[in-house]
Amino acid sequence: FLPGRHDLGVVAVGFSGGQPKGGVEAGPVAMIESGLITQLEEDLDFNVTYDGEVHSYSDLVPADDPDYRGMKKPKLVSAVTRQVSEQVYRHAKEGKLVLTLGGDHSIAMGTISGTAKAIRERLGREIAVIWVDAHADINTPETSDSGNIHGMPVAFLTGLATDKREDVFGWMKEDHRLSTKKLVYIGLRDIDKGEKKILREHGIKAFSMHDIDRHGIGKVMDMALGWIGSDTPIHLSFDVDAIDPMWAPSTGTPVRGGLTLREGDFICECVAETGSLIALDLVEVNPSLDAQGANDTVRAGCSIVRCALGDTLL
Ligand code: NNH
Ligand code: MN
Ligand code: MN
Ligand code: MN
Repeated sequence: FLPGRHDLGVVAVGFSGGQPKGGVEAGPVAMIESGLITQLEEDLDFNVTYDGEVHSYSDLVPADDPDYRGMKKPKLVSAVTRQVSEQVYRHAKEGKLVLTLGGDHSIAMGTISGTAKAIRERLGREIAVIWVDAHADINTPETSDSGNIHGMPVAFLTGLATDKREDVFGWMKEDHRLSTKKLVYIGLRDIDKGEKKILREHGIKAFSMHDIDRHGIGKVMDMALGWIGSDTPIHLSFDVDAIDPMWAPSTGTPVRGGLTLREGDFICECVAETGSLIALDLVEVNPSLDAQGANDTVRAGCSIVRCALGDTLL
């Protein structure tokens, strides 16, 4: 189902409004300046469509944006993710693989809703999502302690959270959504209490760091891909904080005890091997945090992208 799999659409999202720390909007520039897009064109032979712009969506900043249901910057995050959704949708609808560079993880509300809708229309299929992260990002506005929307995208994408207000994610309709049965987590190690309850009650498939220690990453990937089933379009959403801070310290909420650099790359290689990847997000690279480790973090991010796009497969 991937006739144009050498066509790659790139969207660079310089957005930080889903969480409080500045600097994550500079993640895309850092990765692009280190040569990522050129490598994808020249070494991996992708036919890249990229508008050459790191979008900052400054025209979308609302005049006022009070907290709503405990969410911080609800109107801004809603407007930006809605725009991202359309950008990603346009690439995916044309049969391109879509790479989105973030930005904080709230932007996945845009990327995944965009591919879910495009793949439904183009192939009549439901997508599966592999969410690689230290965190589950499945808080509803009501279960969130922080009010930061980057901790909520999965709740809105699966319809566990909804809102009638068009300007606060009410634009997200059924065809943008993802089934909880088609979602798999890898790398979890910092889950909030309310999130744990949601994961249990909905029987959501999740492989924590504990599972990786117990079975090894090879077995975990077999189980994760087995759950999804072969021949299912896969959207991989990779939060760089899944990688241990030893290799990726420059991120808003580092959590020790994470994936090794090699385990992160391995996850991506396994997804690349399926031939079913339709979209990839690489998010939460914040070069201004732990400036000493910024280079390592950017390199880890770029490596993840290249591995997912098949660079290291023979
Ligand atoms: N679970 C916390 C929250 O909802 C932290 C989320 N932070 C992340 N997620 N970096 O990937 O605020
Ligand atoms: Mn995340
Ligand atoms: Mn995270
Ligand atoms: Mn926590």
